[in-house]
Amino acid sequence: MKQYKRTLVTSALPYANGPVHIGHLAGVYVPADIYSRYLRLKGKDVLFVGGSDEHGVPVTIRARQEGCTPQDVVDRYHNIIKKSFEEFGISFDVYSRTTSKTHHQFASDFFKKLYDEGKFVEIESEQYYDEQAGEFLTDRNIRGECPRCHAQEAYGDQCEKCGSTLSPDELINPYNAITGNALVKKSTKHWYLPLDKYQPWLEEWILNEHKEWRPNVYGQCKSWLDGGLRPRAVTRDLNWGIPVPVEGAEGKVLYVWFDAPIGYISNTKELCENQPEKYGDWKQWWQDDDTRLIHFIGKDNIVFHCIVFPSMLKAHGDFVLPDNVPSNEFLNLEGNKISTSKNYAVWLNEYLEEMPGKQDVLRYVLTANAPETRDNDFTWKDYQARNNNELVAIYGNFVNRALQLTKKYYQSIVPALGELTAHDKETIDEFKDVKQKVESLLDQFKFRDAQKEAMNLARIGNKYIADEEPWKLIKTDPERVKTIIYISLQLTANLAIALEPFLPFSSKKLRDMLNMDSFLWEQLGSMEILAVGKQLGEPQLLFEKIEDDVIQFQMDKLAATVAANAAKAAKAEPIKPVISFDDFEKLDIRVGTVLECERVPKMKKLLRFLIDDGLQKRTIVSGIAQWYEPEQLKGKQVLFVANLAPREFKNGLVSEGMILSAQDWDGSIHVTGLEDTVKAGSQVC
Ligand code: B3M
Ligand code: ZN
Repeated sequence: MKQYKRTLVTSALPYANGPVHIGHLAGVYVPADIYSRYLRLKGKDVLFVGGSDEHGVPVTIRARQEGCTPQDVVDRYHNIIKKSFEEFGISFDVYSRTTSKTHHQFASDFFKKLYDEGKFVEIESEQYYDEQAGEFLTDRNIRGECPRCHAQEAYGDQCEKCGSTLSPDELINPYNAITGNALVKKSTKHWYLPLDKYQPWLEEWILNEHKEWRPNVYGQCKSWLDGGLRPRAVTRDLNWGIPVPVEGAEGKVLYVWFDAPIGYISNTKELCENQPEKYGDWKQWWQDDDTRLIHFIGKDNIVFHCIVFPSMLKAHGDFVLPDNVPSNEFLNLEGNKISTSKNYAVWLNEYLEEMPGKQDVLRYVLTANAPETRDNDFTWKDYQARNNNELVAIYGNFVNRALQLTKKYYQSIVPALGELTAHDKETIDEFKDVKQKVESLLDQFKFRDAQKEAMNLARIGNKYIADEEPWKLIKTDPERVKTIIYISLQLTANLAIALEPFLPFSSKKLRDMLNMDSFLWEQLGSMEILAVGKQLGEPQLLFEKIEDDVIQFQMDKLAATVAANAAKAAKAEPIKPVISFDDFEKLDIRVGTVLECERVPKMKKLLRFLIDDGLQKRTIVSGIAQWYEPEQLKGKQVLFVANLAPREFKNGLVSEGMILSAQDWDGSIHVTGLEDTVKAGSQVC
């Protein structure tokens, strides 16, 4: 494998249109941070670059919703996001933003160079235009009727009701999502990067030369390439972004996915120009073959980082290409998809307020459940269990025992090492292997297993102390206890090093207790980190137990969001158009008595009723099985529409009418009934 002089680590630039949540942290920022900390600890030359992605349509939508300017939006969220990252110990060397002057200039020059060299193709096409507002619309800003399920408010790129992927051309009666105006087609010119031209090169570079990429990343690239690449527009008709630096391109900006990845370069440049003595020339990070570039991203960004951005870099010609793109899958939350628009998330800024001082707990849990190879789930119960049963009971407990015993027996001074027993040697050997194991896992971006391996040190330490029982030996063989404590303390110091990349806050706390000012990855495995006679500090607990009420509070909060969303969705159902009295009179609503009620085999949602309608018995099928046990309804009187045309279900069952029920604002279904009992067949009027 090639030996590089330096490593440049980037993590996806989050959109500054909202705060960041645990899905972002788990997928991108914690792994990138672990990796950067690990390399730094090894004494490697590493630069960790981040920043906010401040252009794009989502920012403009947020601004309109909030009645402010896009700049206001990004100013607010950039600061919130930056602060959250700082407080979580994400150790960026630079965290800048794509609205910076340096970035605007740099991205503009990048485009201009490609333009001047004829690397783009110009294409005129018809796009939807709002004549009253005088603007072209992006897919997300167009709404209309879904051609598949006929929902009224599908987006130009997707119908949220039926989940279909759409293009604006497919929408029936498209209109401007913000102004409501009807749209017309108008011709507009854009610049496209001809990805098809880069296809042969990409195939060679990715499919042959980067077989080591994670299977999810490699697989996604392969399927894009197998599908055949097409030119991609790199400009947009929009008034928020970096103006296209070409004459006659007024009202056009660079597509956000064109400028954002360039932000990795311009943010590096900004940092190096501000602190040249510390970081050197930015070009060495981006233009020297001895730089190893690693992009940490989420799975929805794979195509941009593995195909589009590398093609841009290749077209430009001056820059290094990524050596690896460790991308994670998604993290779910209590079994559901995290959703920014539905406010269904654990937001980092709120977590920091509600769970002060617990950054490492979240870092730990997110890494332990990292969605490295498949989507994974975060639950508050698991969070609590991992804190109480692992951080407190294993790591915290071992450290506390070692330090408390040292305090009790030796006034917190490291005792001398005596002769080693076979058990001591075994324990030390087990420990020594860890360095190599953790390293090899981290080098392969297997953070989840690496953290587990590092935590194993605490397991080994706990077992060692439990087996040796120094509290008993102190009376019979005090000399032996010195050796046991000596070894335990060295194990503790090892833990402080091994867990630094993962749990930097507790590692710092532990180092403070051990008075370890300097520490290096290379010391891992050593039994001589703390010198004999060294005075240690006051022992403190590294972690605290988390009680049920704290967890319940968080779970209730999520449940409240779900209920509020359901209420909003229900409330959004407009009252239907007015009908005439004659129309109303056509409805024959009657009271029926439920004679039988049972579940329908293989049709989970359905209940089959046999109703006495006063004249005869009739079958009615109703999709309310989720809400009622059949027994609850037997013998009850219900209201039903008696003259609805019969409807046949897939399995041949025919429903002769409809039972009336109310849908509450939380989505739950409640069958309507009467205060008093009446004769079956009575008419409702
Ligand atoms: N802002 C998308 C995202 O946050 C986008 C990443 C840009 S990385 C250059 O998922
Ligand atoms: Zn639809």
